[in-house]
Amino acid sequence: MIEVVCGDITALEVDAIVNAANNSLLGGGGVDGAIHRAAGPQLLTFNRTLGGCKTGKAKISPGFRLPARYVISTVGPVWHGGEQGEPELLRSCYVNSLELALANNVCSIAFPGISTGVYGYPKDQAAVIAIRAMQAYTDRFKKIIACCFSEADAALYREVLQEHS
Ligand code: AR6
Repeated sequence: MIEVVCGDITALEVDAIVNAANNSLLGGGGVDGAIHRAAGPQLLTFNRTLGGCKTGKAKISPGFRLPARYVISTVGPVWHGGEQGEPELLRSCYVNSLELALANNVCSIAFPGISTGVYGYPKDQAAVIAIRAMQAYTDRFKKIIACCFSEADAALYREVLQEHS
């Protein structure tokens, strides 16, 4: 089941939340900053042992003070106009996060709109990629949440879900 929710991903009681991180995995602004603040300083200490993360790949950490058991960090592509492999890299973020979740017995997972903030990916195009990737995994999870940070983003996701169901 794919559920669209509007709110702060750090508050969600799911097995894993996904972080839209950067290659260092050492924190930043946006959802990354919010996750590090809510998880506490142990997340940074832990992530220092991970050796960073390539764009399109994913790494897993404990959730520390979060309600979620795990943080799965993935690094989305920076939008450069769409001709530099951005769609495939963005798809890889979702697929690699979902595969890593399955390998860790995660049954419920929540995603933010990877790359749709500072990294500048057009939200409508990103939503189609996100929903399609999630749909390929619905039978292997109890719940996949698309966590939107505004009602406008949630409306967009619901529209895409209807068009692609
Ligand atoms: N809960 C859910 N969604 C959120 C939250 C939140 N608490 N806060 C922001 N969003 P961004 P990116 C949404 O910029 O584009 C960081 O500095 C936000 O509205 O966080 O992948 C990293 O360290 C947007 O739709 O991530 C990287 O350097 C979405 O999350 C860089 O930003 C993603 O926006 C990554 O950029």
